Amino acid sequence: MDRADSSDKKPKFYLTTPIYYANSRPHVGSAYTTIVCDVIARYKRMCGYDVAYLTGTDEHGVNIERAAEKAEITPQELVDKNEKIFRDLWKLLGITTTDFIRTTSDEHARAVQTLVRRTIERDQNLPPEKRALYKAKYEGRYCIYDNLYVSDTPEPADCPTCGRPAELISEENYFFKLSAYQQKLLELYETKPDFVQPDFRMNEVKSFVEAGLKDVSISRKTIKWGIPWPDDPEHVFYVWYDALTSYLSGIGYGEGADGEANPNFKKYWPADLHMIGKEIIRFHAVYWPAFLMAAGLRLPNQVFAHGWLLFEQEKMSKSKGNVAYPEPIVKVLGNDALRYYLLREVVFGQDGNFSRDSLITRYNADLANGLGNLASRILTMIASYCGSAIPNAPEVPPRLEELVSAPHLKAIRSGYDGFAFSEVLTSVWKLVEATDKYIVEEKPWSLAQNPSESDRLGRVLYAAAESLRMITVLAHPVIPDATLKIWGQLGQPGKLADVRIDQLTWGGLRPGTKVGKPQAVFPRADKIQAWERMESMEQEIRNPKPVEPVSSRSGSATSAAPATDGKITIEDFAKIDLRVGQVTSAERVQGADKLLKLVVDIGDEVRQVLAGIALAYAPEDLIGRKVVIVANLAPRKMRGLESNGMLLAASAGADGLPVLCTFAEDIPPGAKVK
Ligand code: ME8
Repeated sequence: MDRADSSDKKPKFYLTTPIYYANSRPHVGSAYTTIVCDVIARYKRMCGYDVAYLTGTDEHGVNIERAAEKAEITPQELVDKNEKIFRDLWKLLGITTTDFIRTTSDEHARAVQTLVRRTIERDQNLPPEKRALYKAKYEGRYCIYDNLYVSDTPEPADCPTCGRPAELISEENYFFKLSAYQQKLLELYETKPDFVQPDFRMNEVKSFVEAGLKDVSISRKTIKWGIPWPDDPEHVFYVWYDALTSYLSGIGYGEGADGEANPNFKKYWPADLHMIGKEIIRFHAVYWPAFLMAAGLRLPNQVFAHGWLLFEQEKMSKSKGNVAYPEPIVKVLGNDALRYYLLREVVFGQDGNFSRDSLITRYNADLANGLGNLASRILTMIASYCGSAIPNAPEVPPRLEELVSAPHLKAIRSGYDGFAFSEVLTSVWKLVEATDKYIVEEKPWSLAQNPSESDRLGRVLYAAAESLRMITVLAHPVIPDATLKIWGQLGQPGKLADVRIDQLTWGGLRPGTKVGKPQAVFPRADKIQAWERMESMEQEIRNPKPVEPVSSRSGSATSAAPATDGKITIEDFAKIDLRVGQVTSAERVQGADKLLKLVVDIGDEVRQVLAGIALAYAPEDLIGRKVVIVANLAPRKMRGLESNGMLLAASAGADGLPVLCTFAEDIPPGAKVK
C-alpha cells in the first residue's frame, strides 16, 4: 500500500515485523506477528499517523541452502518461490505493509556493506583492539535450524530452542566486539526503560547483559549463500547482521556515502517499533542496538517481544512441523475470523494456544451470533420500519451511555496503544452485547406495531445504528473486511480507514442517511463441516498433488497411474461421510432372503437404507440399535427400492455372516465417525 503523501505534516510511525526465513511457507505463527503489526499500522493511521510498515523475507543462511538441496532446486529458486507465497498470504490477510524487503536484493546487499564500511571508517583512527570489527578464529556450536549460536566452545551441545544437537563450527571469522558495548547498553536500558517491552522481558535482557557479553562472529567462510564482506569476498555475512540490517534497507538505507541519502530513510528512521517473537529478543535488544551504535546510527524506539502461539502444547514451528496454515482458515471463515481470533484469544505478550475448535467456536459466538447478527438486525429493522433511512433522534440511551462515553473510548485507545488487544476487543464487544440487550429490551418490532410509539422507535433504532457505527470504527483495525461492509451498509461516506478513531464521539450518524441492503457479514459456520474443510485444505498444502505429466493430461495410453501401494490419502478418507445412525424401523424385503429395509435416523435426517444382513439379524432386534452409516454414498436401487446410504459391518466367522459395527458408549444419532 502507498504511504501517506510525504508532503503532509502527519507525525510518522515506522514499524516492522521480523524478516521471515524463506526456507518454507508461512504458518499461523508467522502470520500472527504480521497481523498484529497490521492492526497497529491501521490503528496508527486512524490516529493520524503517516505509517511505514515493513515486512520481508530472510533469504540467506544454511537452512535455506539445505532446504533448496532437499528440494533439488537452487537457493535462489527456493526463495523466489517462497517469497511469492509470503506475499500472496499477506495479500489474502489484508496486510497493509508499505515496504517489503528481500535480503537477496541488491539494495539490501548494498545497505549491509555500507553499514559495515561506515563502522570500519568510524574506527579507523582507533588502535585495533578498540575497533568494533576484527578478524579472529571462531570455534563453537551452532544450530542451523534456528540459526543460533548454542555455545562458544567446541564441546557437543543441544540447541535450547529445538533440542537438536548443534553443529561444530571452526573457521576464521569477522567478529563484532559486543563485549565493549555492555556499559552503553545498560545505560540505554536505564535511560529508556521501555526500549524493551513487556517489562519482564526488559529484566531478562538486562540480566543477560549484566552477566557480561561475548564478542559475536558476524561472517562465515564455509557458507556461500550470503552477502560478500566488502573487499574480502571469501567471507559472507552471517545471518543476523545481514537480517537485522533489513530494517534499514527496507526503507532506503544504503544510498550516498553515509548510506542515509534516501529521503524515505531520513523520514522514517529510527523505527518506532520492532515487533518480534520472544525467541529473537537478544538479537534485537542487545546485538541490534550495539551494531547501530558502532555505525553511529540512531536507535529504534522500542522492541516488543510477544509470546508464542502453541499448537498441540508446543511452539508452533516449522522445524517441529506442528503448524497450522492460515490459508484454509481464511478460505473457510474469512480473513477477519483469523485476525479476530488471534487478537481476542491470546493475551498479547504471553504464550497462547491455537486450536481450530476454539477458532470456530469464537467465530460463531462473537462474530456470527455477535456482531454479524447485530448488524443485520439493525439494518433490517431500519429498512422495514424507517424506509431505509436513519431516524432523527441522536440522543444516547442510558443503557449505552457508559460504553460510548469519552473515558471508555479513551480506555479502548489506550488498550490499542499498549497492545492490549484482547482487552480492546472485550471492551468493544461489551458494546456489541449492550446494544443487543438494548434492542431486546426495547422491542422495536412491537413499537413498530403502534403508530403512537414512532418517536420511541426512531430513538431506539438511531441509538442502535449509531452504536453499530462506533463499533465499526473501533473494530476496524482488527476486522477490516466486515467493518468495511457494515460501513457501506450504514451508508457512511468516505473511507473507513481515514476515520479518526481518536476523534470518535456519539452522534456522527446523520439522520436521513439511506442505509444499504442488509447482507450477512459473518455467516454461521457448521463446526464439523468447517473443521473438515480446513483439514482437507491443510492436507493439500502439506501433500500437494503431483503435477500431472503432460502425456497423461493428453490422454496418452502409455501413461501410468501414480503408484499408491493400495493406500489412500487422508483427503480420500475425508471424502467419506460416516455417521452414527439409529434404526427406527426394520422389515424384510419380499423375495430377497438377505435384504432388510431399514429406516435410520442420522440426526438431521431420516434415511431408508437397504442392508444385506437378514441372515444374521431379525428385524425386530434391530429397532433402536446404533449403527455406522456411510451417509454420502450415491443412492442406489435394489429390488426396485431406493437405498440411501450403507451400513458398516464386519464379515465374521467361517460362514462370513455380517456383524454390524456399533458402539459400547451411548452416542447420539448424527455424530461423525472419523
Ligand atoms: O527468526 N508464535 O525468522 P522466522 C508466535 N529470520 N510467533 C511466531 C511463531 C509462533 N509459534 N512462530 C514464528 C527469524 N513466529 C529471522 C528473523 S529479523 C531481522 C530475522 C513469528 O521465520 C515471530 O515473530 O523464524 C518470530 O519471532 C518470527 O515469526 C520468527 O520468524
